Amino acid sequence: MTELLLLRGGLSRDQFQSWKRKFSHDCPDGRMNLAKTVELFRDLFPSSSEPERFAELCFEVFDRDRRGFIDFKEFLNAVNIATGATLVEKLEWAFKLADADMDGKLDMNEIVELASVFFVFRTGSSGDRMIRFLTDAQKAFFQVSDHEGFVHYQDYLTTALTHKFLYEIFL
Ligand SMILES: [Ca+2]
Repeated sequence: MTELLLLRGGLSRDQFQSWKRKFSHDCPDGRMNLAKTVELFRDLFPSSSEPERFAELCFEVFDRDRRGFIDFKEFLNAVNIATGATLVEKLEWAFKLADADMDGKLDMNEIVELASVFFVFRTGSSGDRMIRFLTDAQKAFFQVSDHEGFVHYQDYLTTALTHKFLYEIFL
């Protein structure tokens, strides 16, 4: 039950059931590959200019163990981050997702990967604007990194919430 609650995250029971049905229907073998992820994101974000690119970037982030497919738990992480409730909740999810080696802190590579996924999702662009955004994001997080270059959750949260250009990406 605890695991179920964790898996549900910000979703209501009905939303959870409906995602579970959709996942089982689209992926009867319990595996969602990249092509299916792209299809799903096209449905979810019809107005986004580049749902394919976002789906690809998400797939890399959500396929945590690099097996080449997303299982239902990883899939729910993706749904939560895309449709989740409050900004702080989204930032918390994002922190966990960004923490690729799961050591409870973020290095600059993890921050850049996360920020680029969200930037493309929000703006649909990935050119010079994204490079400028990533440079600014790195500068902001560098200021709160510890002497080994790691950013801890509280400092990450404070930084994301106090820099308008950062949290607008997550809204
Ligand atoms: Ca980490």
